[in-house]
Amino acid sequence: MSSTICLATLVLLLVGCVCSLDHRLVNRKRYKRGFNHHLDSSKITLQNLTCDYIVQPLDHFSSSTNQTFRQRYCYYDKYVKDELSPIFYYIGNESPLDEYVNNTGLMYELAAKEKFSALLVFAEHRFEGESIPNFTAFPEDMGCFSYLTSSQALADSIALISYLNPKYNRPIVAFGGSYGGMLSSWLRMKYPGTVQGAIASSAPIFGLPLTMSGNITNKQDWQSSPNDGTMDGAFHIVGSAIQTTINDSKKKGRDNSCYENLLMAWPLIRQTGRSKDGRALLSESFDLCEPLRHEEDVQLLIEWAQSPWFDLAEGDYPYESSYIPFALGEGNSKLPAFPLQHACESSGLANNLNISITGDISNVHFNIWLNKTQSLNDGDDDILLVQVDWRNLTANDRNFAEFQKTSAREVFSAVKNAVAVWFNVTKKVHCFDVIPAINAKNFTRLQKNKFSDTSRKLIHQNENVKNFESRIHSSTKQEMCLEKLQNETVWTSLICNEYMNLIMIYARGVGRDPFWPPSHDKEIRDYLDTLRNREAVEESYEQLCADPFNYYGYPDKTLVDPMSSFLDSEYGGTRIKSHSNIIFAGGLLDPWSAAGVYADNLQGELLNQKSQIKYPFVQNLTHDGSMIALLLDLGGHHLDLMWSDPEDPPCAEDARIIQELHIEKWIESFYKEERHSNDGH
Ligand SMILES: *[C@@H]1O[C@H](CO)[C@@H](O)[C@H](O)[C@H]1NC(C)=O
Ligand SMILES: *[C@@H]1O[C@H](CO)[C@@H](O)[C@H](O)[C@H]1NC(C)=O
Ligand SMILES: *[C@@H]1O[C@H](CO)[C@@H](O)[C@H](O)[C@H]1NC(C)=O
Ligand SMILES: *[C@@H]1O[C@H](CO)[C@@H](O)[C@H](O)[C@H]1NC(C)=O
Ligand SMILES: *[C@@H]1O[C@H](CO)[C@@H](O)[C@H](O)[C@H]1NC(C)=O
Ligand SMILES: *[C@@H]1O[C@H](CO)[C@@H](O)[C@H](O)[C@H]1NC(C)=O
Ligand SMILES: *[C@@H]1O[C@H](CO)[C@@H](O)[C@H](O)[C@H]1NC(C)=O
Ligand SMILES: *[C@@H]1O[C@H](CO)[C@@H](O)[C@H](O)[C@H]1NC(C)=O
Ligand SMILES: *[C@@H]1O[C@H](CO)[C@@H](O)[C@H](O)[C@H]1NC(C)=O
Ligand SMILES: *[C@@H]1O[C@H](CO)[C@@H](O)[C@H](O)[C@H]1NC(C)=O
Ligand SMILES: *[C@@H]1O[C@H](CO)[C@@H](O)[C@H](O)[C@H]1NC(C)=O
Ligand SMILES: CC(=O)N[C@H]1CO[C@H](CO)[C@@H](O)[C@@H]1O
Repeated sequence: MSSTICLATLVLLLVGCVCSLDHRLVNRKRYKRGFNHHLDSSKITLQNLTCDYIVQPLDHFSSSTNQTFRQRYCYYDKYVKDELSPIFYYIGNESPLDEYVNNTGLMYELAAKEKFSALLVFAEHRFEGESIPNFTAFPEDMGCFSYLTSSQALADSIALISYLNPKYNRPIVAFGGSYGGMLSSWLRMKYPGTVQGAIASSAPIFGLPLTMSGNITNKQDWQSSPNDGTMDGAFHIVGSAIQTTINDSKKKGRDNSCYENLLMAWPLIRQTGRSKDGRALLSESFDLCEPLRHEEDVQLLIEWAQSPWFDLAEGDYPYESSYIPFALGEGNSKLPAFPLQHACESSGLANNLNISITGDISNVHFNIWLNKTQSLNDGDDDILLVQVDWRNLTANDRNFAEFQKTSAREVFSAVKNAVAVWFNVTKKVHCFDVIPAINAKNFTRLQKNKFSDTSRKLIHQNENVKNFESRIHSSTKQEMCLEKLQNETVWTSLICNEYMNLIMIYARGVGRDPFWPPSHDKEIRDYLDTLRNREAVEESYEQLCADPFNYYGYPDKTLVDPMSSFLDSEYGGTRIKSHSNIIFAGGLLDPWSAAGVYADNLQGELLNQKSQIKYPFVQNLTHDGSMIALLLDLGGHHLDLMWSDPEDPPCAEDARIIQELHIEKWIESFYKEERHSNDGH
């Protein structure tokens, strides 16, 4: 039974509970639903905040270095009532802080409420934006990023909070999304006396190798939570998001064949690409700038056309948004509302394309047919196109030629139109340039190792190492470190210094998602197998963290397990039930939710009865209900943190109401204790 995976992973969470109670607390009269008309979201940006710097030691934990850096933080105090008002603290993640100042609308909307009247503080992550050390001052033998770790980042926050709240008489609520959500939850766990509670949105803290069960996939599918501890969990979620229809009334009577059509497209593309004519057909159908010349190029086309689905799922917000494109370097171009479903529907990929699939999809053993109707059975070889067995592909040449003449163009154009939603988000692309990806093998795996940013930049890394060699003597340390940081943001260093590898993105195409070919050999069943057959893990790791110039601070790379278990011990893995006052929120459209925190053994009522999912919306993680998980059925990446919007699905509005209730409790109990301890003196 598949829930054994979750039991193994989550057994210590101790949650026998069905957590539908909180929603009864939701008093819709008291907590007005809908977006807050008093705030014009477009008006609060960095220029409305006051920024300052605090000098931080590069190393909080020893005197191994005396280097310091200036950390930027910005605050907004228009709502503050007095010097005891709470502080809502955004712990920065892997972008300059403007990104979070602009987008974390939830904080402003809550802070503005009379009962909170909070001071808003946004901190910048060390080595981001304006919080970059002066590398010139570093001793020659010190790596640029040796002190770029999550533990140091948390200590920065504690130093800053202690500076802002020297008497510890103001309650602090930490907020964060994505890696920032991991940090905000860890901040509360590590420093509960300094931070009274945390909102940790889309925080995949259960994604670390030893925290997850590490099975490659799960044949039984989700039974108790979207986090089943598998290495293909993230792409499984992409697939289930593709199958999610947003507007039932609009879709009534129509099929959503997007998932099946996508799955079928890859073997058909691969087979088509075997001939020169086929490659010409592909090049034309996909509007490629440079035609595919070799059969090997075809796999790169496949990788390229598979890569946006993850990003579309992550950015599957109910309104037009540039949040994910911006984070991935596409500037301020906006994706349409629910871009994933839009990609399927507007492209025709959700339609019946006259191709069908039969067989054992979960074992990647299936046949693809042309114009198959109910009346034809699997023996009718005159319509069989290809047979897929794991990575092997066998075609019926005659039928395939027919397919190329008839349906192929429609199928390939549909895939092209779908991925154009992402690749042509600027609306200014004349043709698609798949060729850069040709220099960048393992494009997808590297990209998926990141929350955001730099995928495009990372793929040049191998070349950079070469370029570097020629430049090492001509560039200063400052230049080199800055450039590397610009290319990679802090995320790569975190992965490399701390092995912050989130392994639910490591497997793909192994039977539970619409991708092909499989990322792993059929015999490989779990993470340990993957380590034994090291290539898969090590290649990407070694490539990503190649360090010929001593940038990083990571320990012995010859360790048996290149991913190490340090973070698991540092933050406790799934063993978090002794903590309190944390709200984990995850969206079921967001692939990162595959490593989110959920209660185990879930049953019970759904808050939103129309929901297409079978998990409770509110889940107690501890008996006392002080640590909960919220599962947003129609949530993209930390949707709850965004400015509220008239298009928000009910889950987002309800999540914010529950967050508000909990924050109120945390703050009240802080003041009560304060008064109590003051009375005692
Ligand atoms: C992994 O899957 C196998 C079945 O394929 C199952 O027996 C085993 O319990 C799973 N491992 C974990 C840790 O859940
Ligand atoms: C933010 O700053 C702009 C420009 O100074 C100003 O027009 C706007 O009113 C400010 N918004 C808020 C909410 O303070
Ligand atoms: C740090 O500064 C102290 C006092 O100036 C000095 O004794 C020590 O050697 C310095 N440590 C390092 C690692 O530079
Ligand atoms: C934040 O918003 C301002 C004003 O709209 C814009 O100029 C800036 O580029 C935005 N920054 C980020 C990081 O989104
Ligand atoms: C950076 O460090 C170098 C060497 O210590 C120093 O000369 C320079 O003034 C520093 N730059 C800044 C901006 O502090
Ligand atoms: C859903 O469909 C209905 C009926 O066609 C329409 O009125 C509504 O605006 C649609 N909502 C969305 C979010 O597309
Ligand atoms: C399949 O269907 C298409 C359109 O429905 C048609 O043009 C084509 O001839 C058919 N191919 C075969 C092999 O039946
Ligand atoms: C795929 O083909 C190779 C070489 O022909 C063969 O060794 C292997 O067993 C096949 N794999 C499957 C899953 O059929
Ligand atoms: C990108 O979008 C623009 C505007 O819709 C369109 O004119 C152009 O053809 C598209 N490019 C590609 C390669 O599809
Ligand atoms: C950063 O990226 C640019 C462009 O891809 C490349 O030329 C440069 O060498 C890279 N620098 C480093 C330090 O990786
Ligand atoms: C969840 O926690 C709340 C608050 O303590 C509690 O009232 C409720 O009974 C808990 N739910 C379950 C099913 O244990
Ligand atoms: C840079 C590069 O191409 N690295 C590896 C990517 O993955 C393939 C196979 O998975 C390897 O052959 C490459 O060496």
